[in-house]
Amino acid sequence: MQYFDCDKIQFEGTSSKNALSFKHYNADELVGGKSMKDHLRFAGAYWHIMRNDLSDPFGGGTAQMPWDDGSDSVENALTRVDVFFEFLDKMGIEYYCWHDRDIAPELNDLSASSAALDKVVAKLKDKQNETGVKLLWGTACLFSHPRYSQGAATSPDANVYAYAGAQVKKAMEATKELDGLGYTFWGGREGYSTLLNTNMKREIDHLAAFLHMAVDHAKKIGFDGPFYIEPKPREPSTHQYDSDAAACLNFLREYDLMDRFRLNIETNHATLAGHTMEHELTVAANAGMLGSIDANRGDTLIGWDTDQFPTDIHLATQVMLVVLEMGGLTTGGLNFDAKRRRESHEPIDLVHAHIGGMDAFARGLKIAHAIREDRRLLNFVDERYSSFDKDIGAKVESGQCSFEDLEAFTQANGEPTVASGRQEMLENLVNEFL
Ligand code: XLS
Ligand code: NI
Ligand code: NI
Repeated sequence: MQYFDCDKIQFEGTSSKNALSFKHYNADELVGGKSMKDHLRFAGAYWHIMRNDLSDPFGGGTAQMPWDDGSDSVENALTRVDVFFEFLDKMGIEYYCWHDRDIAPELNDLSASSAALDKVVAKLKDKQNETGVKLLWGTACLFSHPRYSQGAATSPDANVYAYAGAQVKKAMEATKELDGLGYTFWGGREGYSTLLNTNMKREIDHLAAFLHMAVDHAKKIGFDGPFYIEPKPREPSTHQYDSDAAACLNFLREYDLMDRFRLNIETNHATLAGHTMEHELTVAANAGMLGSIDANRGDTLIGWDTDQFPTDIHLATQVMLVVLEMGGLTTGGLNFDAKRRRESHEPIDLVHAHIGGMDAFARGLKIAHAIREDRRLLNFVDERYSSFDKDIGAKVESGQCSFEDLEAFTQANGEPTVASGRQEMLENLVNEFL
């Protein structure tokens, strides 16, 4: 079957004028001794590629999906699997991610939904074996169904909480069955609309209890990949409990969940939180907690999660600088949690969109690697803190210093001469490589 009107996308280099080719992403090319595909670990998002009809709050879907009969049947879900794997193969993408309800329909009751999931998972497993594609992470959709309108693991209703737990149990088992490398929790509706009706303390306690049950269940079924928490500050809730990387880390520490969890950082969520992507990545990486990345971008003129494809080379460079600094992604990857614009409704637009994201990250990787090899930027930062390498600075870092020591030092040394931060020079330096 041929659902996408193109051959497998090839690397043709920068002289090519063929829009359906990679200009920079050359899967097996080595950058610093490691292939581009191993650095970047691209993943396709099932929800955007197969299930996003491109509707928005003002109008219905525009996406052409000639393979989809629009029904909730298992047959339709099974057909989508073929389409999805054709897409991954044509793109040369070797990982993917799903929500349970993306891959299989939600039916009348939990058992019927779970049985449908089993059928689709069996087909996904065959496809994975046939192609070598791997599941980067699975997750449960705990935000679309009306029962979750007031939250899932933070719902005020224990019946809803129980349903959510049952759903996550099954989604974890499906992830395990597909040898998933990780399992993600995005808060969805875990937050509140108004504090007038909310007991925040009880809700957050319940969320922690839920995640501990997930940890216990992983042990029972032998799933030992990391759990990821994906921060997002708002939308759909007014305030979401996992609002940014720092809030997630605080929550995980407070409830003793640091061992089993890592963070999955998404670009558009970072900007909605009022941070840059490199800030969020750095906060996570500094705690040894950066697990995976949802690669997309927002729009400076629109205040919501537009989930656009990451085509900004500067942004991709900043992401890859953090990833290279921490020694690379291990279990995680770069998941394109991104959708086409509503106007790009043809199937081939999915191909163009992913080419753009992959090429931008290939460039980001090469540029970040070159900046690190050049060392001027890294040396500048090392030098900027070098007074902490010796004398009083080293004493501070060793934890042996007192205020009396600082006072004596200052009395002996007088007014410090502060060095320039050279922000503009460093911005120029980065631009040299773009
Ligand atoms: C939505 C989130 C979602 C997660 C998976 O904004 O990014 O797509 O990645 O539930
Ligand atoms: Ni995401
Ligand atoms: Ni998002």
